Amino acid sequence: MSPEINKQLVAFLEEGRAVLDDQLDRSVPPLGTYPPIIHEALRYTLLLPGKRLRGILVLAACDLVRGKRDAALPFACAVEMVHAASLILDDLPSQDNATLRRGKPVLHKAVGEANATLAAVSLLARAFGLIQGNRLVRDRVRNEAGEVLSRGIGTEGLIGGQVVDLESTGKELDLDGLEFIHSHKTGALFIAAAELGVLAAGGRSRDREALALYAKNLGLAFQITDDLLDYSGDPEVTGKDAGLDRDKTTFVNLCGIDGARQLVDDLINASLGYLLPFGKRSSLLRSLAEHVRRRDR
Ligand code: GRG
Repeated sequence: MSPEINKQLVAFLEEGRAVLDDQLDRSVPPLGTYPPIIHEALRYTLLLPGKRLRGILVLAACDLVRGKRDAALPFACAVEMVHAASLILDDLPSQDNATLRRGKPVLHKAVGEANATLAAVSLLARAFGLIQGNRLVRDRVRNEAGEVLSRGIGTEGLIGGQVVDLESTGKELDLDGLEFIHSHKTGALFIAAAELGVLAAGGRSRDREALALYAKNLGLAFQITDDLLDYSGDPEVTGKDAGLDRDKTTFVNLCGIDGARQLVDDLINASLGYLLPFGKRSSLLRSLAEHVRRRDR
């Protein structure tokens, strides 16, 4: 990546994060709203510093097809709310039993399991509220956006991947099984994000399909880099537990470090291929893919 493109990407990521942080903060009731415990819980994981990559993907996909940023922002916040809900549920003792998330104790340690679960459900409800409340897009777009997000979350998306993941704990998996889990647990929300960006822009279905495939490959590559970071990463830097996947098949323990890195390269190269029809306009999404290839947090 040239220094100039890298500078543009860093600026885009920083700006996207700031816009999303601000808009997410306004999209949930302020602290102290009655009943205070659930509003504290609702804000906790959502507003801790995250990379906001999925929300940024919504904005970048919208930009690519010359959409208006304002129309994409509610969809981007909805995706980040779904992501936060998935982190809260994933961290529960009955699921990954994590202790650390976004550099802080997991939500259920702060407010108890019942309130953490209720906060996740309310984030999901709010996400669909944001989609339905987006008056800057046509009715048809709102309806399709709701369907896209619901598919991304449901049993053919995040939940499907999580169920297979939980069932596979302690068992050996082959590459196909592992890819199923992560293309659903992680890839599905990346795909939904890219589709929502194109939808917000009123883009063509052929653009939506190309960007969904870009996001599918990017999402899986992101998960493999997550495994690589889990293996060698520092919790001080990643903000989450290292080594939680010890009893699970991961891309690193199945393919080795070099094999996992090769998979990342193949997936990133495939994702770049889907951007070719967009020519120069796709330079930001191309550099985003390169950023995922090299990420260290
Ligand atoms: C009902 C929404 C819902 C989900 C139920 C719990 C569950 C099913 C799925 C788990 C999905 C999950 C947590 C996948 C892991 C994806 C992943 C790589 C998370 C880390 O993402 P980052 O690094 O985190 O982007 P930040 O904190 O930066 O946002």
